[in-house]
Amino acid sequence: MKVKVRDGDALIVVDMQRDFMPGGALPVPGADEIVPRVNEYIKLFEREGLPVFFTRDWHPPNHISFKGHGGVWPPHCVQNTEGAAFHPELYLPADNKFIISKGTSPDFDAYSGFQGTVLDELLKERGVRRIFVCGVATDYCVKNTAEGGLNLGYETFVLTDAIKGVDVNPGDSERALERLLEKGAVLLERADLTG
Ligand code: VGL
Ligand code: ZN
Repeated sequence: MKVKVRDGDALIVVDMQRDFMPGGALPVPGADEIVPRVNEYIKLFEREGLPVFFTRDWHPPNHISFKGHGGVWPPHCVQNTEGAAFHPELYLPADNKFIISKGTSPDFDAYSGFQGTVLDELLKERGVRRIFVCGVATDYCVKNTAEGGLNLGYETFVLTDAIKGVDVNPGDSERALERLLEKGAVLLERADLTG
């Protein structure tokens, strides 16, 4: 399938943070391998003058999702720590980029970039109708962000060569993509997309 990006499109880069990379607090296997491809997408959108939204997990130290505070995850992406920083090679455009922090309150978790954030408002203000989603983790924040977009009426594309999953249970990522397909998402890879 060929898709040409155009006005009204936005790229959403989900949680490309150190703690989700191999060696981090909550590593997603192979997450660092997608950085070059994610950067290609970012540069394509930048070249076309289209906005790029970067979500980040941005938790307080006593976050509800952490073991010992009621959750299942090791502490990760604690606000203002090294682990919460973006991957050092992630390309951040100088202009037309937005950073969306989520899971910022102790007692509220958010797997979707739309949950408890102004992402929807920012997209609507810019006339965005189609979103292209990449990043980590396929079976958590990518899935929920894409699903959130579909629920809000965005035409939603998932960039399958620029996502990686955790697969706590084998097959979780595959099932996440099946679910997104059922809900109307379109799966694309680099060769499908032109400027
Ligand atoms: C995520 C688990 C916990 C994610 C965030 O970014 O997919 N997963 N917090
Ligand atoms: Zn988290």
